[in-house]
Amino acid sequence: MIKIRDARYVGRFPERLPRHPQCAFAGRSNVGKSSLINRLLNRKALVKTSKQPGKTRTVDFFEVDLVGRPPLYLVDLPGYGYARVSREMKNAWEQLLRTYLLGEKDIRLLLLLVDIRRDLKDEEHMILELARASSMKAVLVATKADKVNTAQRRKRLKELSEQCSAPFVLTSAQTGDGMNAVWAEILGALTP
Ligand SMILES: Nc1nc2c(ncn2[C@@H]2O[C@H](COP(=O)(O)OP(=O)(O)OP(=O)(O)O)[C@@H](O)[C@H]2O)c(=O)[nH]1
Ligand SMILES: [Mg+2]
Repeated sequence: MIKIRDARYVGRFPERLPRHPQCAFAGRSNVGKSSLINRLLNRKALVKTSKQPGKTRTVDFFEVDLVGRPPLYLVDLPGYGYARVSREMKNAWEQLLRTYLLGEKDIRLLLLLVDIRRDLKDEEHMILELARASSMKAVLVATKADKVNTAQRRKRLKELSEQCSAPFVLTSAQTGDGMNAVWAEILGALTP
C-alpha cells in the first residue's frame, strides 16, 4: 500500500527545475489529468480542475513525499485540442511539451490519458512518438471509465489497444477505480 505523507505545488517549468524523478500526465484538455492527480493523492483540490477545457496551460510540478520512499514529482502537462484555439497557441503548447519532454532527463514515466469513449488522434501519436524518441516508458490511461458500462469498457479497451502498443490502465477519478494500478505503474517506473 502506498502512503502519502505530503504533496504540494512547487512551481512550473521552466522557471522551476525539478530535483527528483518525475511522472508526467499528458492528454487532451478535459480528459481528467488534474482530477486524476488529485485522486491519486487523495486531495480534493490540490490541482485546479474545470468543466471548461484549457484550465492547465503550464507544466506544473507537484512534489510528493511518500512514506518509506524517495520523493517524486507528479507533473501536470497542459491540455491540448480544445476548440477555438489559435495556431500560435497550438504551437506554443507543442513547443513547451517538446522542451520539457525532450529536455528533462529524469522523467521516468509518461501517463497519456485518453477518454475511454474517444479514439487516439494525431496529438496522442505525436506524444507517444516523443516518449519513444527519449526512451521514456509510456502507459495509456483510459479515463472516465464510470461513463461506460462493463461491456463497453471491454470493447473500448480492445479498440484502443489496436490503436497503440503501450500498456493500459483503466481509471475513474469519480469512483477511484484504477488508482492502485496507476500507483503500481508509477512505483514500477521509479524503481530502477
Ligand atoms: N465522470 C467523470 N468525470 C471526470 C473524471 N475525471 C475528470 N472528470 C471531469 O472532467 C472535467 C475535466 O477534468 P480536469 O481534471 O480538469 O481535466 P484536465 O485534463 O486537467 O483539463 P485541462 O486542465 O483543461 O487540460 C471536470 O469536470 C472533471 O470533474 C472521471 O473519471 N469521471
Ligand atoms: Mg488540468
